[in-house]
Amino acid sequence: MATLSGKFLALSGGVGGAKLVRGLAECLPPSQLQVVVNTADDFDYWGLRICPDLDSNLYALADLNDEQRGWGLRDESWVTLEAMRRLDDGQWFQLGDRDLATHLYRTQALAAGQSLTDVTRQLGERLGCPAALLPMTEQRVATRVFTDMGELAFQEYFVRERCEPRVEKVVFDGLDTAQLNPAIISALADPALRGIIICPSNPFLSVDPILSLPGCREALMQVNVPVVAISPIVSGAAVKGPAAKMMHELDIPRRAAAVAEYYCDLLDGFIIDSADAQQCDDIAQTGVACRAVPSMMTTLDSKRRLAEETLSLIEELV
Ligand code: FO1
Repeated sequence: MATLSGKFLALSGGVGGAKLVRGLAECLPPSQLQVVVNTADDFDYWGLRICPDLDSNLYALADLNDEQRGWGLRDESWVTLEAMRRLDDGQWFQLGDRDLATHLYRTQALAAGQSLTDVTRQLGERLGCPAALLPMTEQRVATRVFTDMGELAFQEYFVRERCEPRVEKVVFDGLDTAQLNPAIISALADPALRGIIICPSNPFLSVDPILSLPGCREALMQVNVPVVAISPIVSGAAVKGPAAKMMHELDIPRRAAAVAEYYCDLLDGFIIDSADAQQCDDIAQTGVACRAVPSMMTTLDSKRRLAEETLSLIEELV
């Protein structure tokens, strides 16, 4: 792919988003890629601040992630978890020994008064992350999922209950008073910005918290660069996670085109999988340029190729 000029800002959740972000980092030098990451999944466990989506992006970019499990570090050991289970067998969230170092470092630095943005930058420098990761906000936001089992904190729904309860509503506590990370406002105001990418993350759980931050949607709409999203739905199913199940529960049709419609006020371009190519006409009718390409990111090569398609659609739309 020809060398691209300008900077790109990606909006990402956890595992699915991190795969595309890894592909983007293969195509762009570190100075040209910044990633806004959802922090509404963050919570405290064992007294430590856990930021799952920041860490999924950090580990994927640093090539330290476990592809099979989808989250956490490769070559992980679980001695501490086993010892904790001997003390209390109610452990439902798995923290690996090496992963624990990240949470310890972050928790200590936050307690010492550092910002999450600074701590994330330090972790990125230490672990060899080839792009800037920007937490969506410095304030704490907590996803609460209202289900047929009652109200659940996000990780209770996602990990402890394995996304099985039927979702009725999702609420982001703290969002109204949270502020968009000033580093994101600067990135959006940068004249070198060339495109914005909404990664194939869960629209309701991962992208919504970012877009719903006060002023975020408006700021994205005001910037005069193409906004391109990639569908997390392929052939009516989510590549990973509960997105398709939630669409069904929230009465949204389980198709890629429904995701385009969900983001429509923001989008200039939308990428869907080749398997859904017949939906391109529907999407194009809403004024959004649609491209159908192989979008399954199972290898580094496929991540790079999807990133190249995304960047080339942006180039076309500039
Ligand atoms: N996901 C699981 O399904 N089970 C776990 O025990 C688990 C532990 C975990 C620890 C650290 C971390 O950074 C992520 C972890 N995840 C785990 C993934 C995480 O819950 C989700 O992928 C995200 O919150 C959704 O984006």
